[in-house]
Amino acid sequence: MASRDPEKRVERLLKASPRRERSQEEKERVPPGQYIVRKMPVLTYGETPVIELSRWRLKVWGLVENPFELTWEEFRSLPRKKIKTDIHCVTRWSILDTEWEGVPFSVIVEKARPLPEAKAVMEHAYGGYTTNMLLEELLDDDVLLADTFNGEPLPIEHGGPMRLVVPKLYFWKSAKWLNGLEFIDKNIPGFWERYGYHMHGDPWREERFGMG
Ligand SMILES: Nc1nc2c(c(=O)[nH]1)N[C@H]1C(S)=C(S)[C@@H](COP(=O)(O)O)O[C@H]1N2
Ligand SMILES: [Mo]
Repeated sequence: MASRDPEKRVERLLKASPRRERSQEEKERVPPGQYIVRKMPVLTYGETPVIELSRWRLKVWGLVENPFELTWEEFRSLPRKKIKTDIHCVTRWSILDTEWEGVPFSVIVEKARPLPEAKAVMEHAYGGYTTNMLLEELLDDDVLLADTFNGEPLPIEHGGPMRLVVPKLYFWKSAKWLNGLEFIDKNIPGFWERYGYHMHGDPWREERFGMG
């Protein structure tokens, strides 16, 4: 019920505004310089690629003992897992408690068997997007090749049929429409990193821009 009391209305507006005082829980969960949104925005550079499942492939190559390629059916038959996590975009929005389901990165790594020289991984996506990170970051047990978001098939604008989700880094590190994982010997910049985004991208250290 709408209140006529102006004080109360201001109070409500402040509550809805990103600049309001943060609760203790938010301070613990929301990294510096971020604000909470409820609905996940769509952030895509360029066109949204449309991929028929019959043509979809995930290619794993580079410094691995066992390079391989998966069809959609093969991908879907791998072991799966669910995670619940907060996500943080470098443009300052964060969303709490998103739910993802898919294949853990560890399953891909076990199958690929990286060579000792493999230090980094370039994520490749349909449409040409790339983003880089150290292999050791991908080994965390919450890194997922996700095809399900909040219990539904991942919508195409959010990276469907499948995207990477790396919860502990800014969300640009989570390539939508993932179609390749290239194991390499050094950490070289991907698409946004070449424009000055951070090589690492830890939201708690505000690694937004710069080499790191
Ligand atoms: N292929 C691809 N992946 C991408 C992007 C993109 O433009 N293309 N944008 C990144 C950025 S900056 C963010 S914040 C998230 C946004 O995901 P969403 O559109 O599902 O919110 O995807 C990341 N992955
Ligand atoms: Mo982003």
